[in-house]
Amino acid sequence: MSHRPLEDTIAQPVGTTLERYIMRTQSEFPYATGELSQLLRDIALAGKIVSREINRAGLAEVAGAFGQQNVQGEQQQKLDVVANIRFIRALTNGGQACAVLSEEEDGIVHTGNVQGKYVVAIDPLDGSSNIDVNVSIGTIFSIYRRVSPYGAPATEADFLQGGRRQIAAGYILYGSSTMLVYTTGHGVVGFTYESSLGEFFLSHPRMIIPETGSIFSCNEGNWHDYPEYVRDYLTRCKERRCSGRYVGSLVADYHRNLLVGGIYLYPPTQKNPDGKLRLLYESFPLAFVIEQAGGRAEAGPGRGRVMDLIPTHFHQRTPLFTGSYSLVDELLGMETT
Ligand code: AHM
Ligand code: MG
Repeated sequence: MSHRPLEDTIAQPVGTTLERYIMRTQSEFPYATGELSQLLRDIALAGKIVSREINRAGLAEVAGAFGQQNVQGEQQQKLDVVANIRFIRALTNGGQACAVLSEEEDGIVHTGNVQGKYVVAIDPLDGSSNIDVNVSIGTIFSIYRRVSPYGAPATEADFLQGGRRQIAAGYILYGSSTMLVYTTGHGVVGFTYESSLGEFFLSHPRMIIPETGSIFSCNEGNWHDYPEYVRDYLTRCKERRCSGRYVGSLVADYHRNLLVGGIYLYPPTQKNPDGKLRLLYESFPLAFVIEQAGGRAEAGPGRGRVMDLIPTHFHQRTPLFTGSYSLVDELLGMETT
């Protein structure tokens, strides 16, 4: 059995923690007062706790249906509820967020931090149908500076500012490892969680999506409900012998394409003319990240760039076509009849 020489082990740098990275780059943050740094720390903390809960889901009897429905009328899973509580609690205790909008809550959750300058829109646990089958799931978040006066409760307008007003956004992927990926508008950075040390370490200092790729990710079960331009586009992908990759967890499908190049599609369908994904806490944050990584996020022909959309209500949906720039470009160039 071969042993690594002790000097080698000692010589290995442990890497840059999220904490140190945030401190080092704080001046790049919009407003740079430290509050946004604290918010990211709070999100990372809740992410660690949720990661732990997910890892023992099969043992702790937290997987499975909770027996209630969320505001979208969907079955809530226990872990959805757990994650929702963890993120709201971390953001409440951190003090910087005056309010949270969650996929799991109908209206605004006021944290009581009326002096907090930020609001957070979050999908605490996306891809919940994958929890029980041990497939990757994720958290998606978006941060805005509030527009309502400090000292007063947050208002609807704080959350309905539009994609371009996001000051930070990102996701946590609970996969073969847990990763935190975020942007503050200065590129995209990724951290991998080292559970034995309880720390996120910088693993992807500058994430850039390849300009093109050979993966398409969509639910082909909806084929007959897709608009013709989407079917034509997918046919082209197949003619080029692209690979279809789709697990039905947005963060996992998106993250794969971000790393290796590809396109994620959730088109309008006959049943859901606005697609399935939610604008505020799914499409906006992922659009911000992909654009910062050199990719593209569009809502489809005639609907425009996702980042340009201005929402009118909290749980609004939008079609989403996102990924490598040239693939999204090609899709938008398809004939729409
Ligand atoms: P959820 O927010 O209820 O978990 O649903 C969102 C999920 C995404 O993660 C995924 O991309 C999509 O729904 C899959 O939907 P479908 O089963 O229609 O392909
Ligand atoms: Mg979701």
